[in-house]
Amino acid sequence: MSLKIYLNGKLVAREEARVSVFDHGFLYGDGAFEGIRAYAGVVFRLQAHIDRLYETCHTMMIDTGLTKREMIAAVVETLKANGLTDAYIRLVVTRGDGDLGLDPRKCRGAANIIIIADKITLYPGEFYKAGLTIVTVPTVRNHPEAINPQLKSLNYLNNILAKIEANNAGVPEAIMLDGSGYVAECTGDNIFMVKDGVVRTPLQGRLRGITREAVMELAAAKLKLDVQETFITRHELYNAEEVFLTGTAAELIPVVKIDGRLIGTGKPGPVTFKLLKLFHAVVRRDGVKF
Ligand code: PXG
Repeated sequence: MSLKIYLNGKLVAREEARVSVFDHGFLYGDGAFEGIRAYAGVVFRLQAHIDRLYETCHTMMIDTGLTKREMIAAVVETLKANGLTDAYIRLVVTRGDGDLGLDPRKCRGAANIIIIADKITLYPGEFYKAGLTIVTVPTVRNHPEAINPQLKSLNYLNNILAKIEANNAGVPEAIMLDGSGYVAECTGDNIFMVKDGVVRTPLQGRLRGITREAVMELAAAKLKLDVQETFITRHELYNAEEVFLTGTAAELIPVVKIDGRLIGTGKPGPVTFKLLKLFHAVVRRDGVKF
């Protein structure tokens, strides 16, 4: 059965799910998106994803035309129409159809809203058992006063350039630094380090990831660890006991080598595994049930 895609209030067959070549998301990356995940009939922290989407749209001055409640209902409707209980959901809002010219006032109609729900492709199991080898790449993360990394906009070129550098280096992810040389995040994941019972993650220059927030809460509440948002240097990462990445697709994934330096023992650490276990327990409870 062909996937049913939500397109501007209607569920249409995948082959019919088309937008205009004048769509501003297509022409300029002028739009916003979310990557969301459903586990066993629960959309993990859907409200937080919708809040983040609406914050991006507010800054970009895009009117979705839907209330948050209607947007949540549209996500659930798409999952139900496809009979999916475990899924990856891509929610895209663009400024809509304009004509040639970047002035957003050219987009006189409504925003285009697209929701795609499909089976999730998981990372290979070895990544979790053996841990990742990653590198720092030359492309720096967008300056907050250029395109703020808090915006989950359709303009992902900064991250894609960094991903190309990771591919060229033969590694699955890349660390991006901010304009001052501090660690920001990876191309599609946040980063954490653990040392001396303290869990640290970058304070600035990164997306406020929803997995990141959940992991910070679990580390503090369940493992009683000190959790800090701080500036982090590469030197500090190299000398951490454990490093791991977080994201909707990856969940928590250990990192064992960075720029040729072994992290801790060179094997995934106990805090990472404990947090991953706690995270797996929480995803089926914490969200919108359908
Ligand atoms: N940083 C960036 C730049 C991201 O894009 C995260 C951190 C993690 O945030 P969440 O909220 O997911 O914990 C993301 C999200 C992909 C893909 O195709 C990656 C993301 C989203 C959608 C697709 O690799 N990463």
